[in-house]
Amino acid sequence: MEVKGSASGVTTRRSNPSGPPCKMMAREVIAIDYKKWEFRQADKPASKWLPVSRMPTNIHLDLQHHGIIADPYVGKQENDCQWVGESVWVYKAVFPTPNLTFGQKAVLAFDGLDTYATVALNGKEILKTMDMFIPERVNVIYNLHIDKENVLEITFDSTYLIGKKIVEQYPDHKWGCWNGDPSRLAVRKAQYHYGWDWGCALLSCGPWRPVSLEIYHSRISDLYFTTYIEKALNSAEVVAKADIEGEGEGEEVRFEISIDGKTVGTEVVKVENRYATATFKNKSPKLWYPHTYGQQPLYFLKAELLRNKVVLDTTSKRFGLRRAEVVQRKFTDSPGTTFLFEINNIPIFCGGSNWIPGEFGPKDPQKYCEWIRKVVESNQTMIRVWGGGIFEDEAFYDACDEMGVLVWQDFLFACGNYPAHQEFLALVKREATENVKLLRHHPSIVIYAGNNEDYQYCESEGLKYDPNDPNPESWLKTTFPARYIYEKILLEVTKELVPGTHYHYGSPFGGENTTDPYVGDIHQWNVWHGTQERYQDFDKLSGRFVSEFGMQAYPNIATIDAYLLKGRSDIDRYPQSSTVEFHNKATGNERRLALYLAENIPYVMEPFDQYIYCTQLMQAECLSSAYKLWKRQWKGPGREYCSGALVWQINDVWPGQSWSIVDYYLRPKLAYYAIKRELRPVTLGLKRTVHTVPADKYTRAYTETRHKVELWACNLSLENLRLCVLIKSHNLITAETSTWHNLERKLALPQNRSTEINEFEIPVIGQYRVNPTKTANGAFSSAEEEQQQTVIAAYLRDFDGTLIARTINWPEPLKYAHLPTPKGIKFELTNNLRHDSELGSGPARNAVAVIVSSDVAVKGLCVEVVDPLKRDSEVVFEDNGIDLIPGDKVRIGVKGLKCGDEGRLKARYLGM
Ligand code: BMA
Repeated sequence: MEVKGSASGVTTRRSNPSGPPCKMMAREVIAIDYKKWEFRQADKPASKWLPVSRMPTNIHLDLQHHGIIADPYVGKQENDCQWVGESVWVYKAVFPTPNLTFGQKAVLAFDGLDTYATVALNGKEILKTMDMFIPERVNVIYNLHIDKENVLEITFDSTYLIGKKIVEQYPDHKWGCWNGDPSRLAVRKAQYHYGWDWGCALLSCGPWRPVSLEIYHSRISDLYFTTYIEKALNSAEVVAKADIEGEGEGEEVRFEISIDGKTVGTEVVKVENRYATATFKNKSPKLWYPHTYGQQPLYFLKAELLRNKVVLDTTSKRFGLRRAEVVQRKFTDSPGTTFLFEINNIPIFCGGSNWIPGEFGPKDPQKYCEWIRKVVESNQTMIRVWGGGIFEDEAFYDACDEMGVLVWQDFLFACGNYPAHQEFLALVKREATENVKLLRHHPSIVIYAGNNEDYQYCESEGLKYDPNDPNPESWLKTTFPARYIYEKILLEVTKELVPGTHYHYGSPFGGENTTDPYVGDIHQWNVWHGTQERYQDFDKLSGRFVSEFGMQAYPNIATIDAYLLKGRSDIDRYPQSSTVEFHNKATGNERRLALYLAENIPYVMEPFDQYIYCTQLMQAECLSSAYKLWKRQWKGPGREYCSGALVWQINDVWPGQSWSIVDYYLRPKLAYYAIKRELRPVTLGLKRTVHTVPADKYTRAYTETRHKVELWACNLSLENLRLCVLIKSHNLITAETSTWHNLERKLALPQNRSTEINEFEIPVIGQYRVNPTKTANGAFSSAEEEQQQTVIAAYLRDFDGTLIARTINWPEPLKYAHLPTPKGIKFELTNNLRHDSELGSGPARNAVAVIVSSDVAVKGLCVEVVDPLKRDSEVVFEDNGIDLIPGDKVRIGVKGLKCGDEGRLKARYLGM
C-alpha cells in the first residue's frame, strides 16, 4: 500500500547507527476527541469558532446544532441552507503531542475528508485532498510541537464551485447526467449530495470519517488473504498476507486463524520485502451461507507484527469461507444466458432490494444493524449498494456478514457521462484501490459493478460506444470516455485485489444493450418511468436478473407529520399541498402516481391517511406482482430464466415520498410486508387471464369471454416437498364460498424452483342463468361477470394439515371488484402457540400475536393502533395489509401490545 508521506525522515537504529537504542512500542491510535474540535465559516471574517456537534461530523449537522440553519428535512427549509455548499468552512482541533519514543512515526490518519480539503498542522500545509472516499495518512513527526499544543486546521472549499470550474476546463467533454447538476461528474464527492429523485440536495463538507493520530515504529499496513474452497466443499485453503510499513529487519508476523474463540491455525513467518504470507489448509471448513440457506460462521484472521518478540502492531480481519460465482450459462431452450449467483454450489434466487445512503452525515452502526435486520426479516437475500451513494461504513458490511445478506457493490458512478482526463483517472484508480482493500474480506460481497446506469445514459444520449473496439486508448477519444474507467481501470483493480469476486462493467449491462432481457442484468423501469406498462404484466417485462424496478408510495402519516413544520396542525397536511410535493423529488410523480392509482385502485384523496394507504396498497400490489411473476421464472436447473429481483429501493435518505418500501424512520410501507410474503421459502402464485373466443373467424358480435387462473408454487427451500393444494372460490356479490379443487393427492414441489400446478377456468356456479333470484342483488348478466366478481384463494398444506402458504387472487383491476363492507373484522390478541390453520408471520412461541379474521372478503386489511404513533412507543406488526376471505385466520406477530389490548386496534382496508 502506498502510504502518503510515510517514507521520509523516519529515524531508526539502522538508519541512524549513532543514535540511542530505541525502545520498541506497540502501535497506538489516538482519536482526536470531538471536544477538541471547532469550526467556523472561513470566507466570512466575522464568523466565530464554535464547538462541533459530534465527531466525525459534517457542516450541516454542526450548523443545525447551533441554530444557524434550520433542519433541512422539515418543510422547505432545504432551500434555505443551499448557501452552505457555496461557502468555505474550516475545522480546527487542538491536541497535545503524545510521548514519543525514538524512531517512531506520528501519522495523522484521515479516514474521510469531504472533499476539497487543505490540511495544515501548526500553520504548515501537510495535505490536500480532492476525493471524499480516499483515506489519507500523513507522517507529521517533524511537524508536531514539543512544548505546546498542536493546531490542526482543515479548510474545506466549496466542492460545488470547484466542480463548476472543472467543467469549464474541459469544454470538449459532453457533460450531462440524470439527477443533480452535471458538475457533480467532475468531483469525487458522493453524487447524491447534489440531490436525487428521492432526496434533497445538501452539499456538505467536513471530516465525515474519523481523524486520528497513530504512533508506531512499524505497522501492518494491510492484512488480507485469498481463500480457495474445493468445488466439493470439503477443504479450504486460506493464504494470509500482510503488508508491512516500516523497517522490517528482524521482523516476523504471527498469523492466527480462529473461530468461536478456538484457534485453528498459527504460523510465524519472516517479513521479507515488507511482506509476509502464510498458507492454512482446512479439511473441514465451516462455510458461510446467505441466511436463507444456512449459518454464518465467521473466522478471525489475526496478525501480530513482532520485532525481537516485541509486538509492534496487531490487526485482525473477520472473514467467511464460501464459494461465490456468477454463472452465465447458455440456455438450450431460450435465448441468451443465465445471470445467477451460486453460493457454495447452491443456485440462489436473489430476492432483495437496492440500498441508497441512509444519511447525509456520519452513519450510526446501530442503525445499519436495524436496516439489515429488516432485510433479513423480510426474507430478502441480497442488497445492492447503489453507485450514486458511498462505500458504506464497515458496520454495514459487518451486519451483512453476520446476518447472511449478499451484497452487490457498485463503484461510485451514477447516471451520467463521466470525464476521463488523466488527473481524474488517477484519482478514480486510487479511490477504487483503497476501497476494495477496505472491503475485500467481507464474505457478503459477491459482486462489484462498475457504475449505475452510465451505459444506459450513454445509449440514451447516443454517445459513441463501439463494443467491437478493443483499444482502451481509443475509448478515451470518444464521447463516452469513462468506458476506460469501467472496462479497464476497475477491471484491473478488481482482478488484482479481488480475483475471486465477479466484476460486472455496470448495472445494467449485458447483451445487445442495457435493456437486453436475455443477457446480464436489467433495470426494469417501464413500470413507473418509460412506457408506463401495467404492473400485472411484469412477467412480460422480465430479464435474466432485474437489479432495479420500483413503484412509489407515501410514507406513514407520522413520517409526514415529522416533516411538516407544524406537524399535525400544518395547513399543508394534505396530499397535493406544496410542502408535501416538495418532499417528492421525482419528476412527474403526481402524474405517475395518479396513473397507477387510477388504473387499479378505487382510491380517495381524503382523509389523508386513507389516501396514503391507497398509494401504499397500490405499491404493494405492484411490487408483489413483480416478485411473484419473476420467481415463477426460476424453474430449476437449466431453466433459471430469471434469477433475481432487487426492488428500488429499501430505504430513504430523508422523510419524503419515494420508491422506498421502508421510510426514513424505519417505518415499513405495505409493500415491505407484501415482499416479505412473496419471498417466503414456499409460496403459491395465481395469475388471472382473460380469453375471448369468437364463434367463428368472422364475427365480432358472437364471442365468449372466459376468465382463467394459472396456479403455480415456488419452493426456494432445499427440500423436495410433497404438499396438498386446496382452492376455494368466493363470490363477492353472493358472498358464497365453495371449495373448488381439492388436490388431495400430494403435489411434488421439487427444491429450489417453481412448479406449474394447473390452469383452471374460474368457476361459474351459473347463478346468472339457473337461479336469478338467489342472490341479494339479482342475477349476474353473464358468466363472465360472475367470474369477474369471483375471488380465488389457494392454500398449500402439509400432510397433517399445517398451512404452509396461501394466496388470494382478486378481480383485476381491483377497482372493478365489488368490495363488500365488513361488519365482523375480528382482532384477537393471543400468546398461544400457532394453530395449524393459521399462517404465522412471526415466531410462533412466546410472542404476542393478533389473529385476524373477517366475515366478508377484505382486500389489504391493515391492523393499526388507535392512539397516534409516537416513535419511542411504536407498536410494530410483523405483517400487514393482508387479504382474507371468510374462514381465513391469519396470525400477525406484534411488539408493543399485550393480550387484552384489542381496544387499541382498528382496521383499515380497501374500499373503506
Ligand atoms: C434508477 C436509479 C436511480 C433513481 C431511480 C428512480 O434507475 O438508478 O438513479 O433514483 O432509478 O428513478
